[in-house]
Amino acid sequence: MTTVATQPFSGQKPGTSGLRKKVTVFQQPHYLENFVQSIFDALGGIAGQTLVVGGDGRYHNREAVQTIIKMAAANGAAKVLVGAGGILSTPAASCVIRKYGTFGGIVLSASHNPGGPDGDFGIKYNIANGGPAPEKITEAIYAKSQTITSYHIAEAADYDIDTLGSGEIGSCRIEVIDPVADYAELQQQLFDFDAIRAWFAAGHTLCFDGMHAVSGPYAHRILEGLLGAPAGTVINGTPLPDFGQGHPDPNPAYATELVARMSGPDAPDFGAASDGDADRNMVVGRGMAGEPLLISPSDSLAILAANATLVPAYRAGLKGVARSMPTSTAVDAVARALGIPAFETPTGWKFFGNLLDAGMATLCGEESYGTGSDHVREKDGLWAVLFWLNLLATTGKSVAQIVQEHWSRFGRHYYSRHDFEGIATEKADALMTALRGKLATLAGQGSHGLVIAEADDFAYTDPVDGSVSRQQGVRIVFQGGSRIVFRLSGTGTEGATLRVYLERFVADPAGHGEPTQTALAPLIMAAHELAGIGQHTGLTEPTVVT
Ligand code: G16
Repeated sequence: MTTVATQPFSGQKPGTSGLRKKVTVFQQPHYLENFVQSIFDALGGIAGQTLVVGGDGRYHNREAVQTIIKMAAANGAAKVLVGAGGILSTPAASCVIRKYGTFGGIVLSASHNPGGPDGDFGIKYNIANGGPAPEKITEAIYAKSQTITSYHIAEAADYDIDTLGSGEIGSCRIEVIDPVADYAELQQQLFDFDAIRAWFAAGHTLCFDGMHAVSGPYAHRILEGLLGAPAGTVINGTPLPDFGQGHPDPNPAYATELVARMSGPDAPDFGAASDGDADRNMVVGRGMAGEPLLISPSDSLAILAANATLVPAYRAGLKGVARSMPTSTAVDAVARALGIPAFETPTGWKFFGNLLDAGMATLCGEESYGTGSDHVREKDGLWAVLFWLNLLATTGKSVAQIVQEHWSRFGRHYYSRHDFEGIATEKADALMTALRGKLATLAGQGSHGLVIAEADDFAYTDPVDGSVSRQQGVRIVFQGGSRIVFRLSGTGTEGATLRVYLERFVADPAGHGEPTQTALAPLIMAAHELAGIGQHTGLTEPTVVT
């Protein structure tokens, strides 16, 4: 065990979900070590504790796992549970932390960001409830990283993380665990696997795109193994360090192979994709005239909430639902009908943790292709796919029928997010400052046939611990309920990304058939005008539309 002198790196500030930087930044000597020691120090030390370690398998994952287990040993941890091969999907890490009651865990992932030597890497700490550390802990980690002078590490050979079983580094026990087993067992407790098995046996079909990321081994074992889906149901199911040079973000812009397979007359009944660390999901049905039916994440959350009692785990009903502020209000309409509370939180899964722990919410979701429940404390991609499969199997309906019936009952919330990426940080900040500066004067103003009812900068007071988070996004609400939300992404690694979230509610089923971007056209024009996107950024069109 040795102590190494070091100096702080500026900028080790966790964003929306942990510290995300270029691989080359993490490869600098002491960079990862400083951050890991800062985690341990912010927690008051880890002597005698058990930690979970694993990641999404991206480039630099294996090296980082070795560093962390040697540092855990040198910091006096009693035990480290590490996923074989250094692999643990984000929801599986949450599951393992909860199941074995560990002190917490370190999850290595930059989620949906591209990987490889020139790609991104990331690290975050999850607390004993299995969820991402709340802001008070991430701020303490950052503070420690800015004053750090040394770290502790074992001078040991690399540990064999590919063989299941246990051994030691010094007096620290290292246990290499099957990364899929605990997670698969939990899913079997939640869903009606017999009904889903019968659905596949009857010839129904699914295409699950693992995007060469970490969901592959989980999807192969659960869908093709336990549920009997035919081999080939899972595509791109082998995790690769650079995700096959793809962008492992399950949305229509990047999951192009899935969208192509879901087009045309021979499309499978159901399609889904998951991201780098398997916590996100995109779900797709077979649409009309060969067009895939892309289900917006906000709609998916609302549909799961409305039908939750068809799933064994939620048969007794939901305690409440929660969504991030920019997520559409479709789930709020369901909550009203069910007579349960709907919570609106800032962007970031960490904000759902207290609500789930307190039993105030059962289902949570975000527009950024994330859905989950109180079974773990992370969003869970494969869980959402199994939930949909359970609904398809139990109702005997098609995806399109379920979606149409939902809209007929609750109305349709047209929704889209326009991203403007790669903006110089000072230009993006100037845009947001200017927008914030005029919020007080906006009510009553008209724009492209819409009249502004209210405008504010979202602030959130956590109903459980009273902590306050300010400046969480500018919202402009129009008469009739349409909304535009503006905020800057907290997960990028290059410049700034402006996210513009657009929502329009149409109650009458006669108006449910428009293409989304057409239905939102007046809001899109209003967004450009109100924020001066072109003047501030030079961009007249978004770089990504989801
Ligand atoms: C993370 C967070 C999500 C958030 C998403 C996008 O997801 O956990 O809560 O919605 O980032 O955040 P932003 O808009 O700030 O880029 P993931 O899947 O990247 O871990």
